[in-house]
Amino acid sequence: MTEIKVLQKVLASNDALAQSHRKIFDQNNVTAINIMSAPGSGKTSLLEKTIEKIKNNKKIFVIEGDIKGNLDAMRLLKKGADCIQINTQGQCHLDGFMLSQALPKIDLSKVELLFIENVGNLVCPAEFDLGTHYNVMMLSTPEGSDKPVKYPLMFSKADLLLVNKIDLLPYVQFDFDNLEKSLKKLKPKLKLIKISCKTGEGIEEWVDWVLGEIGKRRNRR
Ligand SMILES: Nc1nc2c(ncn2[C@@H]2O[C@H](COP(=O)(O)OP(=O)(O)OP(=O)(O)O)[C@@H](O)[C@H]2O)c(=O)[nH]1
Ligand SMILES: [Mg+2]
Repeated sequence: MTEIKVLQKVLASNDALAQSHRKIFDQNNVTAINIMSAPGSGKTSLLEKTIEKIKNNKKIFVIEGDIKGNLDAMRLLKKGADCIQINTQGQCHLDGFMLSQALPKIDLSKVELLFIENVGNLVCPAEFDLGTHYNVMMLSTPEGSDKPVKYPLMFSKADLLLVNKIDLLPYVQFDFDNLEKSLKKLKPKLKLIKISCKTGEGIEEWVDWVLGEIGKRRNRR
């Protein structure tokens, strides 16, 4: 069917751009992390906390993806991060073409750690490789623990799963056993960190993971 061929072509050209972006990141010794989740899970809150913790040790840059507006970019600029906002003008995900317009505006030789906050959506962002070294997926407790069964692609593409808003556990129904059972079927080795961007619980472990992965990549070069 024609529609399927079109989608295949779009994804193939996106993959080619992703490869070339990965090369650019590698040439500049940049570790790039794509953060994906449903709207409102806490991606920007996580970046605010992360910037607070490591902006004095690591040169961080953030690409913010939103359908419209620059609210998230403004929040991160306030925290002292270098940041640019991509507006997708209705598209529910970032893609390689959008990144190819943003990357020339960044002096990557001055960046060690590039975070990309994808558009809040549990479906399409997982289909479009951005050439990042890691995909970090965030699930927040009010969303429920059944999401890996319902949105498997996003979870299967993740290198790390952050379960955010654990401060809300007394008030929402979230079953960690159920989550772990479905992850075992889908991606048994997926690392999971429980965090709260409100209380700060688990943020240290997340930051250690980020710094650890930067170290591993440096040692491989
Ligand atoms: N209770 C609680 N609230 C949180 C936590 N993390 C974030 N929030 C709140 O959740 C709401 C959404 O947080 P954001 O960081 O804007 O979420 P986001 O994923 O960046 O949202 P989009 O960019 O719109 O997809 C805000 O009101 C935050 O204050 C948390 O750990 N606990
Ligand atoms: Mg956000």
